[in-house]
Amino acid sequence: MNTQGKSTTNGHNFSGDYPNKPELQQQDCPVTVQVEDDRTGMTVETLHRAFADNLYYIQGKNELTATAYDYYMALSYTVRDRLLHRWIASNTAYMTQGAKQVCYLSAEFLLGRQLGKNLLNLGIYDQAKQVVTESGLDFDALLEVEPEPGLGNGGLGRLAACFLDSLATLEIPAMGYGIRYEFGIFDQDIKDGCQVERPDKWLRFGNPWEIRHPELTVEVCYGGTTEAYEDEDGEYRKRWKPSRKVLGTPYDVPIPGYNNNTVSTLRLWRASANVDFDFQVFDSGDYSGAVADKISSENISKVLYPNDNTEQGKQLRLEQQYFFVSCSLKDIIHRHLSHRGKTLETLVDSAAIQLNDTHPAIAVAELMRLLVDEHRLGWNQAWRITRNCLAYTNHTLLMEALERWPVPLFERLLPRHLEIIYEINSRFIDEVQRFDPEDEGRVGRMSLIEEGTPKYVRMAHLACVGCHTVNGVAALHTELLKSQVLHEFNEMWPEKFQNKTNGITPRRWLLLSNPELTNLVTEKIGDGWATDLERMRQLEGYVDDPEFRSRWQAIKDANKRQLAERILKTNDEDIDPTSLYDVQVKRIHEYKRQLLNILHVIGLYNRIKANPQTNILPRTFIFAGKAAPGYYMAKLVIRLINAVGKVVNRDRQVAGRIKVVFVPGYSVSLGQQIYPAADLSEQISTAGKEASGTGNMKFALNGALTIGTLDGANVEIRDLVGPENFFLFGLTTPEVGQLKYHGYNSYRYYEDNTELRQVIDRIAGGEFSEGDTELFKPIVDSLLYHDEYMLMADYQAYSDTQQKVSQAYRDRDGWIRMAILNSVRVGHFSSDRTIREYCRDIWSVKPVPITLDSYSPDKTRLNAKKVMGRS
Ligand code: 26W
Repeated sequence: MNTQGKSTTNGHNFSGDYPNKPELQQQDCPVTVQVEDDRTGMTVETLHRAFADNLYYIQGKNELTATAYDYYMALSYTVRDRLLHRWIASNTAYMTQGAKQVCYLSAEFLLGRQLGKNLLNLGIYDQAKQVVTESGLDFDALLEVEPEPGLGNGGLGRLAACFLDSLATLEIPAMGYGIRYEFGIFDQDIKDGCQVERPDKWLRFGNPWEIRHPELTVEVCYGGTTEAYEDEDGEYRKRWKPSRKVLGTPYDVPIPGYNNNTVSTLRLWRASANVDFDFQVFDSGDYSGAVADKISSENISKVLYPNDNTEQGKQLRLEQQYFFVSCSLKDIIHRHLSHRGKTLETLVDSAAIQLNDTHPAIAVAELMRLLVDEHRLGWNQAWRITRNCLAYTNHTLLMEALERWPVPLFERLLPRHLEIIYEINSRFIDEVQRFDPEDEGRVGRMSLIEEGTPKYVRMAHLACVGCHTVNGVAALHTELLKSQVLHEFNEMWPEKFQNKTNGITPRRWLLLSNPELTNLVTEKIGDGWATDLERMRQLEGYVDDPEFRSRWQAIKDANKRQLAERILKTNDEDIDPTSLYDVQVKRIHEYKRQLLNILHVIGLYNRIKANPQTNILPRTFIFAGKAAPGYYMAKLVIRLINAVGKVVNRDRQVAGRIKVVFVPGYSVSLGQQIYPAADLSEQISTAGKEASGTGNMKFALNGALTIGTLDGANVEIRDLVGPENFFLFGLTTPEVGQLKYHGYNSYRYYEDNTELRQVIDRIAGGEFSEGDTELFKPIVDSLLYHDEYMLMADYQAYSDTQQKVSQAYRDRDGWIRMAILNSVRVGHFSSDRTIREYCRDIWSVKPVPITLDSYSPDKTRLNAKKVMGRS
């Protein structure tokens, strides 16, 4: 899969065994022996040597003793060496040039497996495959040995990973900052139709993709009190006397760009106990107290919170947020000041700090504290620096997902930050009053503190006030932010608000996951499109070419067969690869309306039961996704899906026309197998609830058609692929608002709609619960008497539109035509485009290309005196 059209050495001249070794001249020597460095060479021959060498000297194994895991490690170290070479060159260039860097602060990075992606980006995927195959091993099986680093919940974490890939590919100096969770998102099993969570021990066998840097360890404080004092210059200052200190040690993960020499860094912090600090407790004789402190310190980076779009307000979560923010800001300041002559006044020339949702919003207060308390800057100067450096991305419109922390908790954990937030607030409130002296309620609504018992700190307001820009993640989402959730901030600072529609990296979501389609595209339009995805439009001319269409179809069919094999293994269910694959994969949440999907399945089932001869298009309904462990309704929906599957799949009358499978353990890797095999993409959230969605883009790029509402990025996808190639249904955002406003009565739909009534009656009657009428009662009641997300109002439109889908699918040529147009018209949703917009409109950063020739380390002898531009 060499789509790069470049020499496999990535442009580097490896004619000698070391880059700087004097080359033998042809005339000096009758035979030129060209041997590549085993650690940097990119040819098949060298990779063979390195693979064998690493197996022997790192894993301590040979072919007789090696396990699949050993081979995975040996290949990973082979790749890592090649990354290190470029990584060091990148870091050296950024340091010597003092380049401005993007610092992407995110509590989650959902990277997916690293080995395949790193091979692809280095341009040695095919070579490595050849090496592994010639060694008598199964390459795909080897890639699957890697445990997935599941350091995120869903969309927001995966977006951060796509952004890192695009930043490196665009040669933008960048650093991701996050937490090295020891346990990522839980593994999901399905037992008796229920979700069962298992801890994700992803680090159990070690991780070849990280380098620990103990020398960069920083200290993070919690608790205690503050006191006022007068400094040497007679200035009144505040001092924080913390009660607890924790250490943060960075683990750096290399992030290579595609087809270039850039390798940027994802810096993940791990918490550990501060031994010196704990010794004081030892001395005072409290042994078990000291041990308890050690354990509680280590807990900070122990586990990812599995909630998605719901607030929980747990102390440990705030500790985590402050932990990685404090570590990261100290690191950013340290790197800035290590340049000769640089002062904090010019911090913005070194760092554009992006806050991925409010999870790192404490950065506003922490940066102020570092500048004012620790570096002794004046408040106004510190405030200017803080605002110039920080920017905030909002990812949710759900009120329950807007983070708020109880003031008493805040005061206990971060007393100095609370004081700083009060100070920011008091100045902000003055500004609000000056802006709008008439409206007395305005201050209370905009304040950083929500009144009540207890009071709360509103993190979204803190981020709005402390950042120079606020952006939404799709056009509709940004409009709703400006007109609803944050409308009063938009009135005050309209210039702050921007839209940056999300994107996905085509490297993982097409080249890696759908190699056959990738080859077809390259065959027709040549190389280079993977970094210029809009060029896929050049394929539009082929939609009427029967040969092209049949090859497209053949690729989709092969992908569908592969998924069928996987589902046979995981679900022990035989699915028909010629049926329409109707897929909904994403977190399970009421607003995403997996329930609406399964209601439609039951509707079809009813039709078959009422008339067994009915002509129904064969369909396989594929679901996957995790529910937050404490989210009762989401887990009940999983149960219902599995229960319906059990009944429908076994019913002889259905005769294989419809099947329902819930694939356990949804993850990035599973997504990579599912998107390329999908025919229909379910994007059916209640209008106005899904900020963007990114799965919708992955499906479309891989040639699935969408059935969807006018929500999130669906709106823009439909505009680009053309309304005639998109199955639209449902209430619009204003209609949802209208209906709510006039008193929504979901029971009316039950009374008026026979099809819908029969669906609900079947659930209520215990048909899917072996006669138990209690099990799914909460779902039935929610639909009939509350229906927050208006499934009842949208049911008929959804069902009718699904009929249109079936009709369209029967026309195979017409369907493929639409599928191709979807795929080739969504180039706009490459995360490269998104990142270019952030660079231009928010970060003001420019590419810094990395060349390997200007960087030639002497690996035969070190000379540490030759240090570069550092104080
Ligand atoms: C407070 C707990 C919590 C945890 C996670 C609140 C909110 C979140 C995330 C913001 C949830 C999330 O992943 N949001 C998704 O972000 C994607 C990337 O922008 C969007 O495409 C999705 O629409 C949005 O739901």
